[in-house]
Amino acid sequence: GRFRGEIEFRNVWFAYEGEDWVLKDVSFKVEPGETVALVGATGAGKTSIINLICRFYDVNRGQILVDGVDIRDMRQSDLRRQIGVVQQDVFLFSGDIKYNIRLNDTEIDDEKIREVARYTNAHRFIETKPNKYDEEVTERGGTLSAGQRQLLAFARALAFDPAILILDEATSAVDTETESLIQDALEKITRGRTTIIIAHRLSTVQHADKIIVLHKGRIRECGTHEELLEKRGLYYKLYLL
Ligand code: DCP
Ligand code: MG
Repeated sequence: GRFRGEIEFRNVWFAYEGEDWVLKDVSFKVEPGETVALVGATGAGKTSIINLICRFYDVNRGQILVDGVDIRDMRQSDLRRQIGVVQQDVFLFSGDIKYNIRLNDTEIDDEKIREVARYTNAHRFIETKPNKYDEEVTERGGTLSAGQRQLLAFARALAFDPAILILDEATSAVDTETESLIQDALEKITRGRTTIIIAHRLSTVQHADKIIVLHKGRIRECGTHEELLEKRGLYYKLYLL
């Protein structure tokens, strides 16, 4: 069945092979349907948190629980269907747009591809391409802009209607029209889903139910935008100085 989408980190310690600790005693809980923003300086450990939830790596100490179950005891195929991921550098495959949404999943037919593309606002730019859904792209994007690649990645991540959505927000600048399409899509696709988003834009952070501020692999602060501003700590410095 569908996950409820609760995520809990319990005293997680993590280091990449042979390196120093990247995450140190990290504990937090995300309730089903909540949107949590991860913020912090470069190297703070934000992407590493995502890498662990997706099981690209496993924790060294502690536990990560989804719906109360240690993710090491879950089937990879369940995790892949219930957790949609959009990486910072959107990875495309050479092939057409359709292929880049469904990949090798034959369960996802043309109808479903269109539905999910509409839902994520990708449909609009796809319609402007000479070959529409059959437009060929390359690994480096081809004729797609950074923003369009992002919208395409949303569609790919949403194809299975995952209970959990993990987003590493793109840092690259996009044109204002695409930017507003992305913002609009973000509001839509995060609704009713547990979302963890590495946020670089203040607009995204402000909308989060909870903000986790990482500093050198530790959680330094946690709270809403207003609470953290009031504190005048690291978050305040990151966003206002
Ligand atoms: N690191 C590593 N090996 C990897 C990936 C990262 O040793 N394969 C190191 C680099 C950093 C630390 O881990 O010192 C944390 O890296 P993250 O990618 O988790 O950091 P952020 O995502 O917070 O940084 P950025 O904002 O630059 O994306
Ligand atoms: Mg990162």
